Amino acid sequence: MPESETVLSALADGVLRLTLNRPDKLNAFNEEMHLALRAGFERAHEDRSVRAVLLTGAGRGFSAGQDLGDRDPRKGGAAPDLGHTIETFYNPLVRLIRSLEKPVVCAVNGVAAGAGANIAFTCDITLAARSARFIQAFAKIGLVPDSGGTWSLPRLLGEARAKALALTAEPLDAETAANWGLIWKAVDDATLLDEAGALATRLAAGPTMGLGLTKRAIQAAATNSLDQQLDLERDLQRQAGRSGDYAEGVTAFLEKRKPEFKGQ
Ligand code: LHQ
Repeated sequence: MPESETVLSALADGVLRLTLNRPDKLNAFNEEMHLALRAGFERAHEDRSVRAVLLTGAGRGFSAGQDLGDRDPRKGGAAPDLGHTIETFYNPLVRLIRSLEKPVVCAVNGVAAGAGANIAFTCDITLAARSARFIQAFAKIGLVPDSGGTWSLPRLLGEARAKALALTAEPLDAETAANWGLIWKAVDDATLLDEAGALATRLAAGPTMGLGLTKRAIQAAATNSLDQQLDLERDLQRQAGRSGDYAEGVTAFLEKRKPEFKGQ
């Protein structure tokens, strides 16, 4: 991973903790932070000792999305190609998170705006501090929700709420986001990191292959018919049934003890 202070990276108990770290800019994404975060998720893909990821932000914000200072229109010149930024940075990040067959927990410690919000919704289990707000800030600057927002918002919320959030850019508080099914839950600010950390640690000690295949199956349901999904479940169950963790899980149950999953 390239050395960068813009994303802090720490591995403990099978959990790779990635902390967005540009607190003065509410962890807005510049190129360096993009590359560092991508490197973190690439490591999560490759490193077998990583069995879960915890994504959070340093300071009072989770992420304010793209760093708007990077392309100051007052400097003149040709209009920037934002599609290139999306293609180069945001889309690969969303694909890396979705295709990682390990749980990704997100702890939204404060405001999540623009791409920052939609990256949080891309993660598998998202918790937020009660004081956190989610803002589809794109509408305020003439842009379109990205980082999968136009895909995840209507799926998670339905069109009415998705459109209202995206067209008005009104902030959504964490409690409402949880009640609407946009995130897993809102927790007290003081306990957010402890709760998210404990959850990630528990998942990291779980049957990693089975959890990864479960993630794959649930994501596939968005585009599969019931018949396709039933076939997929059969195939994935066949694969899970051959894992060491399945044998350990059943053995531990029969022996009335806690399983010791190895992630294989
Ligand atoms: C920031 C930012 C920021 C730089 C706060 N950039 N400095 C993809 C492709 C390519 C291009 C475009 O975009 C995208 C995807 C996107 O993400 S578009 C959406 C970009 N994000 C936004 O429009 C959100 C902009 N930020 C805000 O609206 C506010 O900062 C929020 C509502 C997030 C927080 O408000 P406050 O709590 O009042 O904090 P603040 O505004 O005072 O910000 C604190 C500092 O962070 C401040 O710097 P300063 O030096 O004055 O203390 C801000 O300038 C800086 N900051 N967001 N995106």
